[in-house]
Amino acid sequence: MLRTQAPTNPNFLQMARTPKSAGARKASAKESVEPVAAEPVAPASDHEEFPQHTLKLELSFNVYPAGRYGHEDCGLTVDDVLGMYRNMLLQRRFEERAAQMYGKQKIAGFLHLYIGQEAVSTGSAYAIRVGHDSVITAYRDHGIGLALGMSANECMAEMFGKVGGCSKGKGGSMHFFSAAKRMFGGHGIVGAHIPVAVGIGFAHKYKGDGGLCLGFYGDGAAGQGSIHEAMNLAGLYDVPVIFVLENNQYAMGTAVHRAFAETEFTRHAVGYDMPASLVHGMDVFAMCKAVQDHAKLAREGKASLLEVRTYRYRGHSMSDPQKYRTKEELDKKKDEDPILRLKAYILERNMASVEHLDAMDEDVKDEVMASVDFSEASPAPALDDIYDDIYAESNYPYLA
Ligand SMILES: Cc1ncc(C[n+]2csc(CCOP(=O)(O)OP(=O)(O)O)c2C)c(N)n1
Ligand SMILES: [Mg+2]
Repeated sequence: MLRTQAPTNPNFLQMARTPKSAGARKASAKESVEPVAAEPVAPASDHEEFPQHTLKLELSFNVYPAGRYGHEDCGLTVDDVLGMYRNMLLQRRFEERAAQMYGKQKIAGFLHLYIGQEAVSTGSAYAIRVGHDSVITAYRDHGIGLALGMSANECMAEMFGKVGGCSKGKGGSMHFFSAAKRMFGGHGIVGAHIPVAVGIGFAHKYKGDGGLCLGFYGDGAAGQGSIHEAMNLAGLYDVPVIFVLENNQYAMGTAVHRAFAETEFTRHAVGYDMPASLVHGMDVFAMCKAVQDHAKLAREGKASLLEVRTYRYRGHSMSDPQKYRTKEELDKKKDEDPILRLKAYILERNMASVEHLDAMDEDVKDEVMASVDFSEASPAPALDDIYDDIYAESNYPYLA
């Protein structure tokens, strides 16, 4: 039976195992066509590479706890820190307003809010080269779009289904997209976009442009076959991709421990020859540092996994009675709020005054309100444009 040992040193990044190089793989493929010897020669030991009793693997993962890292560890300036704060506030205020607009039926279809998870998106955006590196995520995509610098106008108008939206109003809440930010969506089928993340990462490698792809997915997606197939290819082909598993502890109403035999998701990486780290997702600097470190691995041609422990404050979508969790659990998590944490960090270090941060909040609220006005004023897509930007060609026989 295969046994594993508990991590001995939580700060040790790599899993302590012999890496299998691409060269070694090629050699073994070549060996397989060697002719069979007429007289088989007995090896020195029948069990030289095959243990008779127990095969022990020692696994170690790096951890990025809350409060360990500050902005200087991430190479960030005071302006960056204030920018991060504004960026997280924008996501929060944007979604609060979106929820209100949903109630007014200005937004139709599904609406999945990211509130509570803002440190994950902002920390990641400040760790990569936005516009050069690529990003892809699932349907809970507003925070990541805004973190990458997509405008409140194009994001709100998309949810209103208007032509001023980032997908010209034809995608809606779940399908944010931006070529300029290399944000590849916004995907509704759980786990389906992660093979695309590996494809995008492979394209960076193929072109040799030094870019990488961040592929975000939820804990609920972590058991999807497509994700494991994609991870295997990424490990095999050394694709510059970071699998970012946002473990917000629920998939709709199902808690992780009710759905997974193995709830330590870092261990998923072991089967695919990848390093993995565990990150406290309510601390923007922990998140930023983790993505920076893993981006280095990616640029050296190593795929890797981040399990990010985070939490969503709102329901799965707008119609969720949330009977699967207690108010106490929710309140406890709100004590770890990523925006309040960063606010305390800024004030403790006199990076800005309370008045300055309050004014910033007002400014953000104005920006969001202006995006609502922009969306109201933007026209709906014309019926004649229904197939535009959907198909690569315009003459498919089945198009009306
Ligand atoms: C293949 C597939 N199965 C089921 C669904 C229905 N579904 C939508 S969201 C969701 C839960 C996913 O949870 P998770 O991956 O943890 O993401 P979170 O909502 O927590 O961000 C499910 C099962 C779907 N969209 N696609
Ligand atoms: Mg989840």
